[in-house]
Amino acid sequence: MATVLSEAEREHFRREGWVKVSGLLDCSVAELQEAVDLVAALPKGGEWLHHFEMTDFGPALARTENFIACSPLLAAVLVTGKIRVGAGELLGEEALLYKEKINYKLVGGAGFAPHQDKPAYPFVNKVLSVMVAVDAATLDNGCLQVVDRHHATVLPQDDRGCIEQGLADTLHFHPMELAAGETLFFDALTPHKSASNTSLLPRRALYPTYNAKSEGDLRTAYYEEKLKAFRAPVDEGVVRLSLIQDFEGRPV
Ligand SMILES: O=C(O)CCC(=O)C(=O)O
Repeated sequence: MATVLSEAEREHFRREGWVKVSGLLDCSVAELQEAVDLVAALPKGGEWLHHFEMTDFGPALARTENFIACSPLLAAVLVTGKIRVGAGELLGEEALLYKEKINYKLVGGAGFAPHQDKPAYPFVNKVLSVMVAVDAATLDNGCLQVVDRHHATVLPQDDRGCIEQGLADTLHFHPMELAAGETLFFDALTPHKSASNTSLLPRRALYPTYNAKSEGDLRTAYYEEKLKAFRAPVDEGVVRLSLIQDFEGRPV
């Protein structure tokens, strides 16, 4: 049967906890960037969620989530396109979109503390994290940094839901540079982190998350749960982007 991932790519994912793949984008990089610009320009207050951070250059958009209803092109890329098919090949059954976000990491945008994604994903067990590079991701602009062969268990966490600092300091994180348009599939248990964007250009990335169809269509339930959690008060100085507090940005 025809597959979008090769056996070598699937084996790399199983062994290392991640795999980088090109050729899965169902549009050009320019079209992807234009679609992301349109989402960023949506006004505040719709069903999509914009999140802002303060940078040394002023307030900046940090993340938008829940936007596929507003972007036919991004819906095609994330829902009907090859990326979801590839996610299904790694999950071992058809994949459904569980949630989607754009991390903009504009100039001066903050990084993320060492964490695993799974603790931030309620209702699901067979779940997969994905990054699609909208701009090239480099060490300078705060690309992801991942740990190989460390995707078997949930690691001890601190009270933010991030990996305990003492343990994180012993892990070998290595940079995961990507060309614009490349896709990184990574296990929801693969430890990762990123630094701030010290370059002069944005480092935008799409992050769809997929779950196995046998666990149900949980996207609506996820966003309801998230909005409920976000109504609770947040500690001063924290920008809450996620159900864990991995984001290191400053509030506006
Ligand atoms: O975009 C990044 O630099 C890291 C994102 C991340 O780890 C997350 O959103 O959980």
